[in-house]
Amino acid sequence: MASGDAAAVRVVGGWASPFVMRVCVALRLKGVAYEFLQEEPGKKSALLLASNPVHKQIPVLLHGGRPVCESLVILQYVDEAFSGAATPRILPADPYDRAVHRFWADYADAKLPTALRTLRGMIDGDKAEAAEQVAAALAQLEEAFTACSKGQRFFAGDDIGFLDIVLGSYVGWFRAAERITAQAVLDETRTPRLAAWAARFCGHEAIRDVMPDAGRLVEFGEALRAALAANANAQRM
Ligand SMILES: N[C@@H](CCC(=O)N[C@@H](CS)C(=O)NCC(=O)O)C(=O)O
Repeated sequence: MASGDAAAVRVVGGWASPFVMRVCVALRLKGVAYEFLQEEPGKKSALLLASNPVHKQIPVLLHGGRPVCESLVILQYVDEAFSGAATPRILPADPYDRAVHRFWADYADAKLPTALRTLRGMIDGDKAEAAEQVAAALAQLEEAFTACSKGQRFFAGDDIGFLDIVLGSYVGWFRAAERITAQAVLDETRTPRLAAWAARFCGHEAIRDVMPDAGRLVEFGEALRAALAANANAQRM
C-alpha cells in the first residue's frame, strides 16, 4: 500500500514500546494491513516530530497521512474508523461497560509506567517502593478482572478487547522487570487470575507475533540507557 494512498495505515513506533504494541494489536484484530515505521531508539525522526509536535512520542498512527496520537485515543479511533460488521469490536458495546474499561485503562496507565521504569533502572527511584506500587495496582486490577470478565477468559469476555490490550501491552515489561529484579511482578500467589489471564493473552493469535521477548527487552533497556547517556554527554560538550 503506497503511503500517499488515502486509506494507507502507517504506525510510527518502536517494537519495544507497550504503547506502540497496543496499536499493532488493534490493527491486527481488525484485520487492517499497516506499514510499521521503526523509530531509532533514543532519537526522534522528522516524521515523528511533524506528526506529534505536542508530545513528540510514539506511537503515532497515520491514516491517509493524517496523524492520530496517544495510544488510548488511537485504539478508540481504530475501533471507530474500521467498524465493518465482520470486524470485532475493541471497546464494549454497552456504554457503562465502555466507561468501566476506560476507567481501568486510565488507572493502569497512571500507576504502571513510572513504577516499571524505576524497576528497570530507567529512572532513579526506590525500587522496593516501585515494586509495591506495581503489586498494589495489580491487586486492584485482579478485582477489576473478576468484575469485568464475569467468569470468562478475558476482561472483554470470550475474546480480547480494549482493557485486555491496554494491560496486556505491559506483560512483556513485567517479565523483563522480573528478570532485572529477580522478583515476581505478576505474582501467581498474589494475583492468580491475572497471572492466568496474562498467559492466555500472550497465546492469543493477534498477540504472539508482537509480544516482545523479555530477554530482548532487557537488552533493549540497557542499549537505550547507553544511547540516552551518550546523547546527554554529546549535548553537554
Ligand atoms: N501516553 C502516551 C505514552 C507514550 C510513550 O510514553 N511513548 C514513549 C515510548 S514507550 C516515548 O515516545 N518516549 C520518548 C519520549 O518521551 O521522549 C501514549 O499512551 O501513547
